Amino acid sequence: MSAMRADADEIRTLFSRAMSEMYRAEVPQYGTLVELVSDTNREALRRYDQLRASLERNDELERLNVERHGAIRLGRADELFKMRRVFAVMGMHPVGYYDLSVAGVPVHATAFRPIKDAALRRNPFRVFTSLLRLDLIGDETFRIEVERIVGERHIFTPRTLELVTIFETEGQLSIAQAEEFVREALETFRWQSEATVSLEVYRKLHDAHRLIADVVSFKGPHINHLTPRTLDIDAVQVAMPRRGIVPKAVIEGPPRRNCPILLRQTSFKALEEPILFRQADATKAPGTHTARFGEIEQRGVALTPKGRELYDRLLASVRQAGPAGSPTRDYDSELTERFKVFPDDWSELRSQGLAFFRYSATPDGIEMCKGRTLSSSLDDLVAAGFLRYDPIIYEDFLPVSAAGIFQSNLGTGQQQNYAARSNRAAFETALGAKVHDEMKLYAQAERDSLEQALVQLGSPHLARRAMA
Ligand code: OOG
Ligand code: NI
Repeated sequence: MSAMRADADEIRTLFSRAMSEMYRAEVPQYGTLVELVSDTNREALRRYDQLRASLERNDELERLNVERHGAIRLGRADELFKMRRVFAVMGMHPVGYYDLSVAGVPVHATAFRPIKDAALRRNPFRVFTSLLRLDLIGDETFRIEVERIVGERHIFTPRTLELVTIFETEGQLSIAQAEEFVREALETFRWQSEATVSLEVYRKLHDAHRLIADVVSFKGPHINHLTPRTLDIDAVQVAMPRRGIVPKAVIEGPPRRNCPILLRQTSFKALEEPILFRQADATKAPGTHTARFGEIEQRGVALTPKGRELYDRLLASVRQAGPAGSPTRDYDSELTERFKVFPDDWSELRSQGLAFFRYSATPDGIEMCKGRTLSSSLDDLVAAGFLRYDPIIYEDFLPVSAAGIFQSNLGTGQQQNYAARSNRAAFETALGAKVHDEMKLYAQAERDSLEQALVQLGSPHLARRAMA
């Protein structure tokens, strides 16, 4: 039996590959982007020795080629509940709570992703999953209509849910069941070229918010983008037009730095795609819908709460001067200027407690410390070259950037203001679980690495002290 068992990491890899193939076939520009990213990554690895060495030490080179994130938008609480169970089969768990209503987008969200180091190394596939907040629709008659429409759909195939139940009761799937699960689950994320509503209803939904139309008019939550990870986003941004892709005006997130932090992202505009609408007289009316786009990202070190607070403050100070992408200001140079106070040196980032690091014992350290009782401090061990530290990669998302990505795809005319009422409790009730706290996960990864490294240096007592 156990030999036939499919592990969650394997199922996730099968699934993300199937998703990528489906999206490549449906959105050819995605394929072009993936090729551009892989060319750019090869060049970056050739040029930056330190970067390559650090990725190698962290076992990140392997995952780079398969690394993707996607995004979906759900319409009902029970869809989110079931989605959590579906992702659990693939070893993906909800991390973080993102409230996008503050940015005029009527959704809140979490990211489903692996949480253990070993699973992240295998394949860190993540899906940013939003839930439409119907409670933010002010007009009651309209809200009731929207609820009725979205209340009629079934986004999962019956077999998907059966396999989820088997997984939950038996704790595993066989290889054959896993393959079937991947095929069945993929159906939920597929593009639908037929709407479930009439053109008239679609327009009404669209007028309320394009996102409401995107969720409510269709049978399922089509994946709306799939994002490869680049090692040099500026190079990709410049090269995109040469391959016939037009990126949005500015890169979201922090500026370019020697020591990349968090996450930088850019996207190309959503495509206008032909849709058939279901008319009341049973005929089909042709129209279009705009939802799917392309995005790339560059990931840097995860910041501690202290580092994150500094990041948020600096970014807010840049954005207060006006929206990104406004032609009257040089957003990029202002961003770079403001971020000059954010240390751009690994040693400073570590000593000031701004970022999370993964520690390892160096061969020198292991040799020198053999049979001795260490009394040195952590900093001494680092200074002596006995302990090495590498950045822990940020595995999550940024709400301000996410809002920027949402907005760049909503067109300029649509800027809504919702009363910013964050509702994490309602989200977790719908989800049927609490979301993991990403800061705790990074802190744990750092502590575990340190403990292991100190044990390797033959100093479990120091390990215990460091953990205290
Ligand atoms: C999700 C946008 C968020 C990101 O990378 O920040 C996102 C959406 O448009 O549904 O994917
Ligand atoms: Ni994205």
